[in-house]
Parts: sequence; structure tokens; C-alpha cells
Amino acid sequence: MRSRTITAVAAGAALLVSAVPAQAAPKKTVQIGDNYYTPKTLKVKSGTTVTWKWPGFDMAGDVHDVKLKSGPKHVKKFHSQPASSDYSFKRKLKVVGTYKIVCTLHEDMRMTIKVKTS
Ligand SMILES: [Cu+2]
Repeated sequence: MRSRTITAVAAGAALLVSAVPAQAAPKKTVQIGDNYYTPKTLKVKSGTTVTWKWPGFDMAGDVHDVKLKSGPKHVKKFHSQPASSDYSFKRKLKVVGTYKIVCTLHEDMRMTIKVKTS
């Protein structure tokens, strides 16, 4: 009786492990400040979800947004809401190529993301 229980638990654990994909979905975070994105350049694998994070309300500064100014062919442009704090915006980048991101309120506030084949 006792050993049977242990076997069942072990089998359950093995199932759990095999249910997890070999590679978790890749993610990257970009922090927004006054007036910059950090990091300023990113290299990610195709399929990576990039999240832009605004500062918390205690660190609130200027209003910023995230706009895809240019990207690989056929990639739909995206544009976040403008926000000063407590906000985040994410996009899954699948198409390989170079993505140029800009803040429409500060034209010197830009970043580049290079998406490569996974
Ligand atoms: Cu800005």
C-alpha cells in the first residue's frame, strides 16, 4: 500500500515534468525612464515577448509611449498608449528583422530590437 502510493506520486511528477515545454517562451523587459528605454538595443529570438515597463507611481516622470516606427515587411505597426507610470505594453515579435521603436513625445528617445531566427 505504502509503496504503491509513492509510485503513483512519482508517476505524477514525471507527467508534470514532461508537460512543460523544453524551452519556455522567451521574454525580455525594457524599462522606460526619462527620456530613454533601457536597454537601448536588444537582440532576441523570434517569438520573444518584449514588455515595456513604465516606472511605478512613486517614480513617475514624464509621459512616454512606445511606437513601432519601422519594422520588417508585413509587420503590423504598434503604438502603446501614452503613460507616465504604472503601465506596461507588450508585443510578441515573430518576424525576423530590425524593429525601430520611438517615443512620439521625445524624438531622441529610441531603441532598436533585432529579431533573429530561433
Ligand atoms: Cu518619451
